[in-house]
Amino acid sequence: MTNAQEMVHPDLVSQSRDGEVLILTINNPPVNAFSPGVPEGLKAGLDAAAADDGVKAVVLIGGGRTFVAGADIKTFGRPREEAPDLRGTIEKLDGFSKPTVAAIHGTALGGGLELAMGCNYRVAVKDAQVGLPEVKLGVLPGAGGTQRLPRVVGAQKALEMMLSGNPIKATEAQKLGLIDEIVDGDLLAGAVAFARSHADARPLPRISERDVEGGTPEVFAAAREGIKKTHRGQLSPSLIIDLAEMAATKPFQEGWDAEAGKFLEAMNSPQSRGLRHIFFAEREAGKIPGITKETPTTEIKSAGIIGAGTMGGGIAMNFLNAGIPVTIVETQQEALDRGLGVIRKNYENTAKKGRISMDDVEKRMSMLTPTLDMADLKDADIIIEAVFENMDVKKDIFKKLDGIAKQGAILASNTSTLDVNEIASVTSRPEQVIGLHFFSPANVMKLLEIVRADKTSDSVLATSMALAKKIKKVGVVVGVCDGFVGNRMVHRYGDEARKMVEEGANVQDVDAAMNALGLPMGPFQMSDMAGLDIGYAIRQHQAKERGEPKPDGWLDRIVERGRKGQKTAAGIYDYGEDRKPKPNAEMTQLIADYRAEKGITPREITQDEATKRLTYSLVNEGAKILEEGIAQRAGDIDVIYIYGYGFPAYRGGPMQYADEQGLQNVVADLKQYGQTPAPLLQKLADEGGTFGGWDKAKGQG
Ligand code: 3H9
Repeated sequence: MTNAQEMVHPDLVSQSRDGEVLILTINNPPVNAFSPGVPEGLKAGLDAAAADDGVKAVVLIGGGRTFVAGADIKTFGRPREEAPDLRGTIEKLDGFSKPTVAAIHGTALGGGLELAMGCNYRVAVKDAQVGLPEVKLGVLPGAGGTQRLPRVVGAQKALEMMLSGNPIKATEAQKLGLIDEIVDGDLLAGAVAFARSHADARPLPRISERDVEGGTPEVFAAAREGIKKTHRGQLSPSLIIDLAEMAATKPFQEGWDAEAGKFLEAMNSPQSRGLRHIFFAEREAGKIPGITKETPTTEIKSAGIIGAGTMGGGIAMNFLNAGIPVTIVETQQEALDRGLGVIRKNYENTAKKGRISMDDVEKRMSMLTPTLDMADLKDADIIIEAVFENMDVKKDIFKKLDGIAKQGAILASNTSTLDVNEIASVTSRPEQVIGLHFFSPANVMKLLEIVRADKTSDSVLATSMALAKKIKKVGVVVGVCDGFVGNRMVHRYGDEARKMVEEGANVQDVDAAMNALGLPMGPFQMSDMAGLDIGYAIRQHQAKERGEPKPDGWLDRIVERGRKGQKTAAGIYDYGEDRKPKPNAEMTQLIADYRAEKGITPREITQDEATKRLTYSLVNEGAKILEEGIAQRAGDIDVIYIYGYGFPAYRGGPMQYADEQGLQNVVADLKQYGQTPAPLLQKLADEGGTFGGWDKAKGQG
């Protein structure tokens, strides 16, 4: 900036001059959210510009790394009078008498893009991104976005952007007319030059005065049809479509007024509370007490993976996708070839869908080194063992690795249930050992449970968290126990599901209860997919350990008929080509016979009962996990369930769902259905507390 004079405003917006252009800089790190103070600062700036004849144009720009990333989500749900006046600021901009230019770098999201659309012009650097992601928070663009975006980019594109919530690049936005000019070089200098050259342009272009292109009834009907698949059960997408239709069919003011009411309706919904909870919980999960920015980390430049089966192959793909070379080890050439074949086929399928090119396929495959010799892992920065769940086998591998791996290498196990302390104990460097529990299919599922063993060093933990980010996983730190967080809870859930069937429920009805809650799969659909033999083996093993008789439940009997789930095209359900579960009359009879044999008179179980028993069995175990310190916060458990088990994000995860229901009600229901509430759950219910409140009281969350 040349000859600019600083006139710092006491608020979060500073004013400065560059000749006849007044520059308003928003300084609210880290992302310039529209917090209290920002509207006051902007309005004061506009007043100053209006009062000064020397000012011919105004530039709005963000200080630091970005333009405005949206309304301040932390202020959502507060009383109206405390909410920062984004709408009032935009109204003031829209009616302003001198040209206004938004200068965009980083991201202009949600309220940030709405603010920019309230200006007469928008300029941006090439790598900036703009979008309306409100739907991801269960709300809708509530400061004119639903009315202005269709007026700029047309009904179809606006619906696509608002319903997906995904941002677009500035270069695409320019093609759509959303950005007027791409600035090469210094953004502020470019924006000031643009403002100067448009200082005398009249009439001033105002998006609110434009018409919507392509707003036919068919476009809105198709959008309504589309969200049945993409946003089943959600409120805000349908409100967005209604409002976009108003933009196309009603005067601007009418749509603008309606939007304010619909925004509040969405913001005050449990769905939005759930999605906002997950937004913050996901970021919170990355924070581990004792681990700071100063904790040393090592850069992972190469990985070794032991086991080229489904898990090992999927894990390898994560590294290859992130450009990290992988050496993959198997014991037999045939298994190695098969594993490599599966990885190649997966990539080729992705290429067929147009998501990567064939060149990418070859590039990724070329970074993968197959070997039968574990000694080839000697230079790897991290080695992940992904063989089957057997303690002796794993210990043997770690003993060997201890002799092979270089100093400083991370030795990780992908175990889903076994004691990582015991695995670490066979090495001379337990501080380098950690659990990295990927979820199947490992190249798709976003969750990574990072299992901190007793002796795992801070540096190994911090490096693993950074690695999770690099390979695009959501890492959540958990402690050692049988099944860690996710599987330990899911075992209780499975027990409850089987019990309900024993009492009289149909397997389809139990699954349907969870489908209605928004989970893509109910407990039995999920077990069929994971393979019934796994749970069967665990039940048999546990009974043996405890000296109990051999388990002989209805599900054990199904497995003993060779029905292992989807992999044998038959499990609790039958599976045809389409892989859709179909009830099997013989299995229904098997269950009926089982009840008769045990003298159980089947009773009807309502969907409400099934939903409560299943979700609260998760919650109850979750409360125990929290109390034991296996998970750091309730929010971490929710993140695990959203990203690892398909719990719908708009329900906020099981712990947030329980908070929404009221913990006293949860406790009463658990008791009614014969379960004993965990002490922490009982305590919070007695005190009128919540899991979220408990997180906050601990200073986490
Ligand atoms: C909206 O605008 C409604 C309007 O239409 C109508 C209103 C009437 N508010 O993600 P990061 C915090 S809805 C408050 O780690 P990155 C975040 O919690 C909003 N805080 O960084 C974190 O805090 P901490 C529409 C926010 O570089 C820190 O900033 N906008 C907000 O990976 C850094 O965040 C959105 O939905 C916020 N709006 O990604 C955008 N945003 O350090 C939401 C972030 O304490 N934000 N924080 O953990 C994002 O998508 C990403 O944060 C962004 C940066 C891409 C901007």
